[in-house]
Amino acid sequence: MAVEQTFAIIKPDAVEAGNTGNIVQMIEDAGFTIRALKKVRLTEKQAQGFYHVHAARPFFGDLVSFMTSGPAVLMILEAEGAIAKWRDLMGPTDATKAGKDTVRGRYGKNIEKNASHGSDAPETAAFETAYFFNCFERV
Ligand code: 3AN
Repeated sequence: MAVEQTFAIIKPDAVEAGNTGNIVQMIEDAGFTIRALKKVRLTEKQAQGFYHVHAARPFFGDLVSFMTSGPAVLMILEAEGAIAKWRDLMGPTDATKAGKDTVRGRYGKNIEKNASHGSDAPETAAFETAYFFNCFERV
């Protein structure tokens, strides 16, 4: 399997609850290398641009409000098959359906406050990593 990079967010609910360290530990225990990491509070424009594919969805306004409600932690994760591997570790979008060994199962609450984000394909991983990190921020 090829080594790839994916984009990850520890969302404002999990940061606010003090679970940043726990989630970073799960990521490292799973064998990912963290190639970039920063804590930011997204602006409305940044969140709208990041989620532009969801602009027509009924939950878009709530999603942008939630993602700008407090600081989030942004990361680039690297591993063999990193995109699928991180989505497996996160669990399903709806945290109420996520297993207890997943990030969303442990630290998410529902479909919106689900603790984490991960790219869903190589094209989105390329867009999302470049959206938030320039080449000098990657190691
Ligand atoms: P994922 O992040 O698991 O790829 P997407 O891409 O379907 O899920 O949705 C993007 C984000 O929008 C999710 N992380 C979730 O927080 C939010 N979302 C998705 N569906 C809903 C919904 N029905 N109601 C509220 N928020 C939603």
